[in-house]
Amino acid sequence: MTDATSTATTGADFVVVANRLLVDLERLPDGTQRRKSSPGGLVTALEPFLRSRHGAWVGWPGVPDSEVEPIADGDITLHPVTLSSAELTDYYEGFSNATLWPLYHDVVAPPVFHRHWWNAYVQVNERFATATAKVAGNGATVWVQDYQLQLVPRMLRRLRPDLRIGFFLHIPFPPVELFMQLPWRTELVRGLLGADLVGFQLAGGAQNFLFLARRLAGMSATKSAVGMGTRPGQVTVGDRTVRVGAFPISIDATALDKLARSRPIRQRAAEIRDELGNPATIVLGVDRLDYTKGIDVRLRALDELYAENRISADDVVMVQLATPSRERVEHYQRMRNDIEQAVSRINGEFGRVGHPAVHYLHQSMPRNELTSLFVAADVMLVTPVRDGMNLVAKEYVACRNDLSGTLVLSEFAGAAAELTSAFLVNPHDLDGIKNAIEAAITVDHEEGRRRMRALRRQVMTHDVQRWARSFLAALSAL
Ligand code: GDG
Repeated sequence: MTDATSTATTGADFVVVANRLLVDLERLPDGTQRRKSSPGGLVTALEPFLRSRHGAWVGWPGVPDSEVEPIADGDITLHPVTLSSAELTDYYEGFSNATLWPLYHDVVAPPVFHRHWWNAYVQVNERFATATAKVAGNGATVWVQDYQLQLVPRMLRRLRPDLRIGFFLHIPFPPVELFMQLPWRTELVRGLLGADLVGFQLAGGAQNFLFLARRLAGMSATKSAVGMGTRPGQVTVGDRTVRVGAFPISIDATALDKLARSRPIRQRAAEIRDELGNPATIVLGVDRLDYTKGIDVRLRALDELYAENRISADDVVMVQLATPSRERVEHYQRMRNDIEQAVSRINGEFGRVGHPAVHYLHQSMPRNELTSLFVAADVMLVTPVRDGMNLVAKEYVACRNDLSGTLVLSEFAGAAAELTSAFLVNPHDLDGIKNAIEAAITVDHEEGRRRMRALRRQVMTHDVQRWARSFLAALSAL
């Protein structure tokens, strides 16, 4: 069965529910719409399951106020959920990105609480649940993704008790004291407990959730059994058992490794080195422009290293790619100004004509160009103050098949639990970051290779396919 109508009548066996659809609609200047594929890691990981199991994907197509019919994409049916401009402001930019995002990232920015944002969040989650209930076949498996949709599991279970429901949170689940600030904390915990399996990036997040489930929802939880994927803890909700565990997400490591070895990418990497003036060391940062990513922290460290003559802009050049993100949320606008000021201060102070110290790009880059940058860079800086996982760190490692290159990684990124051979830093300790950057630049050849070999052993064997398989195996074993 490949067309949209047949899925609607028979129902899909496997449904992914995410805020975004796996293709984006784009509104053209003449008012018409065009489909643009946005193949992220999640799509790569889930596509085989979707194709082999008569799959469907429910999500928002990226353009507000657009009523779109289901779209058949090979064996997968895409079911667009309509959002109005007002809902986008209140549910997405408001509650998801100005309430939940900062709250779940250790309140590094103050979360904003508005009742009308919460009301929109409830309303939109209800719409996603209703759309999913219509699409899923009898006894189907449904996998709900991320913080924008935490109420969907419970809403969906009420509509369709026959479904097997999994939920995965891509961002950190916060410490109990922080989560308790949320006026709607009980509703959210109850929402998640509608699932059969609730997955987090790390065991710490799973433990926080188990504690809250007991405290707020009055459920009995077995805390001791939380493990990395294989030994989830559990919560008893009436006559149901909800399992809770850690499933650290990853990347399509083999595909990226292969791409990074290819001739066009290697050639482009050499060109990039050339274009940067063949410096001894290229330092790279790649992030969505987000205040959790610690771009400011690493610029400050670099600034001081230049000022103290511990490194020179003749030898060490930085490239910072900051992909535009959430540009209508106020905090992001302020942060962008601060970062751009810091870049121009460093360049004003330490650059020369034609040779800036920091090359700053506020744009989105094609995948191949980004891969070439990973191949060209000698030192990768990943310094978030809090991050669920951080795929960029794993991507850099997958691109270093010759074992060159060093990774400086924040202890507060989920990836630090696996990438223990990186130069690990506390992103709040400026001197520590400076020392780590210097050590990563000057590391002895053998020591660098030893570290990268260990990093690659982890990344190449724990890929996103393994992540999806282990989550779905745990869900189907219930
Ligand atoms: C959330 C969690 C968790 C970036 N710029 C460009 C580009 N990228 C790609 C990277 C990477 C992805 O975007 C970013 O993923 P991250 O994991 O680093 O961060 P978030 O966007 O915050 O993701 C995070 C993740 O969900 C998965 O669970 O790891 O903790 O916050 O793949 O390479 N890709 C292209 N052009 C760019 O300019 N093509």
